Amino acid sequence: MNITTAQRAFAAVLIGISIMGVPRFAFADIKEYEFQLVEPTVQAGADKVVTVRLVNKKTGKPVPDAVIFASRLDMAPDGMQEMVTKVTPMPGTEPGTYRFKATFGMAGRWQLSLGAKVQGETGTVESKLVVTAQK
Ligand SMILES: [Cu+2]
Repeated sequence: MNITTAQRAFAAVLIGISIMGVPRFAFADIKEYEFQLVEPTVQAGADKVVTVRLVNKKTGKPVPDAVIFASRLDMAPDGMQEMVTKVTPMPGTEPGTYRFKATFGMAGRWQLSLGAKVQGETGTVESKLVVTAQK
């Protein structure tokens, strides 16, 4: 092996290390997080509470202290996207759960649109969950 070949081999090893090293040092993927409904149904009527859990799918653990925003609740799943109801955030009862108060003026399927910023992660968790309001 002459010097040029040795240098080339060494350079190749360095490149290999840097490529392989990238995923190890990168942030966890924001797609590893998801919202889950704690209860899939709610009673139709005024001031009902919907509870969602934000979880890390890899660890299965709830994710506390996320900043939740851009929530919208409408009846798009039943073809009534114009039927929108106000969503009021409420304090969670346990870490990693997030609660919202809303008036479900009609029985049927309601779509809750959520966004979240997770501490230490870039990007946004976005999710649409379907809650069924029952009479
Ligand atoms: Cu409706």
